[in-house]
Amino acid sequence: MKMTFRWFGEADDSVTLEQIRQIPACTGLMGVISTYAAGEVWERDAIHSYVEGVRKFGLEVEVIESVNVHEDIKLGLPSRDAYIENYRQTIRNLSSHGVKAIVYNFMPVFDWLRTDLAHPVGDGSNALYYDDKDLEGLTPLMLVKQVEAGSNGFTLPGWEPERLSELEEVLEKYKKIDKEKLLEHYKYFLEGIIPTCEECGVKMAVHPDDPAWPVFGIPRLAHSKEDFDKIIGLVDSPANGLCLCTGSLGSNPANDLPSIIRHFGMKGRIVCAHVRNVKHLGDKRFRESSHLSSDGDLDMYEIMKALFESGFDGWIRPDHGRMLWGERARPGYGLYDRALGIAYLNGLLEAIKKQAKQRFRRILLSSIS
Ligand code: DNO
Repeated sequence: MKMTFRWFGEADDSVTLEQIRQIPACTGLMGVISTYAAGEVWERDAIHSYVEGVRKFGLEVEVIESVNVHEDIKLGLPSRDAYIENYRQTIRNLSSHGVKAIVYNFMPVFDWLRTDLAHPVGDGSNALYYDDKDLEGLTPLMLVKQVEAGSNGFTLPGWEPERLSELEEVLEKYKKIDKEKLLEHYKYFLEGIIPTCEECGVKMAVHPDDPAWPVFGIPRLAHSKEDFDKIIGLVDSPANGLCLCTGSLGSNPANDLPSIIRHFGMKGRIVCAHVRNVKHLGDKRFRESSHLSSDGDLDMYEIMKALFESGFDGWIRPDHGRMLWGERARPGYGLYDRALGIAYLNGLLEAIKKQAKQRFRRILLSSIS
C-alpha cells in the first residue's frame, strides 16, 4: 500500500510539496493537472513539467485524478468518438510519464456535491456538509453559484467553470437519459479506452457517486456493491477497476464498507483508495468528520483491515479534511486535517500488520510444536 496525497499544482493549491514530503510515509501524490477541461488531450509538456516538479521533492506521481469524461460521452452523442480518442491519447501521454492509474468518474454533470462547504463542527473547525432537504427549492444553477461563493477562491474538483457554463443546456439533454442508457454509454466508453490502458499498463479507477444516491433526478451508476459489480462486468479486465472512496460510499449507511472492500479486493479490482470518515445526521444528511473512527460513523480500523487482508497493494490517500487552526484552503483540501488523517491511517496500518505477523507466528509455532 502506498500512501499518497492529492495535490492540485503549484498555482492552484495552498499546500506545498515541501509540506507534503514531510508527512510520514507519504511517498507520492494522486496528482491533478487542473488546467484541462473535460474532453481535452492532456499534453505531454504539461504532464512533464508537473511530474518533474513533483519528483524534485522525492515524491512519485503514479496516480492522476480527475481526468474528466466529456458529457457528450455520457450522453452518447455522435461527437463522443472524438472525445474518446482524446481520452486514449491522454492515457498514452500520462503513461509515458510513469502514471499507472487514473481516477475518474462517470457522474453526469456534477462530481461530488455538498450543500455547505464550511459547516461548523462545534469545536471551532468546519467541514463539508450535505442535506438533501437543502436542495429543495434550489436549481442546479443556484447550487453552483453557492458552491463557487464558498470555495475560498479555489476551483473545486469537478466544478470547473468551463464545464458548468453550459449547465442548463446539458441538464436538458439528460432528461432523455435513464440509468440503462447511461450504462450503455458507459460500456461504449470503457470498450473504447480499456484496450489502450492494457497496452500502456494503466489502470482506470472509477470514483463512486458522492453522495451515494442520484441528485436533481439525474441518474447515477456507481454507489453500491451491485453497481460496481455491474461496472467491472462491462469490460472484464484488471484495467477496469475502482477507486474505493469510503466517504462517498459511506454517505449511505446501507453500504457495508469492509464487506464491499473484501468483495472487490479479492477480485483484485481495487486500484486505489480514498479513506475518510463521515458522521450521519439523518436521512440523506451527513457531515464529514476527522478520520478517527469515534468521530464519525465508519469503522476505520475495519476498513484498513479489510484493505490489508484482501491483499490491496495499490495507492491510498486520506480524503477531505476539516478546516482547522485558521487554515485557508480549498474546502476539504487543507493540509492539517489530511496530514492528521495520514498519521492516523499509518497507526492503524502498523498495528494491523503487527497483529497479522503475530497471528502468523502463533500458527507457525503451533504447527511445529
Ligand atoms: C472528491 C474527489 C473527486 C474525485 C473525482 C475523480 O473529493 O475524490 O473529485 O477525484 O471524482 O474524477
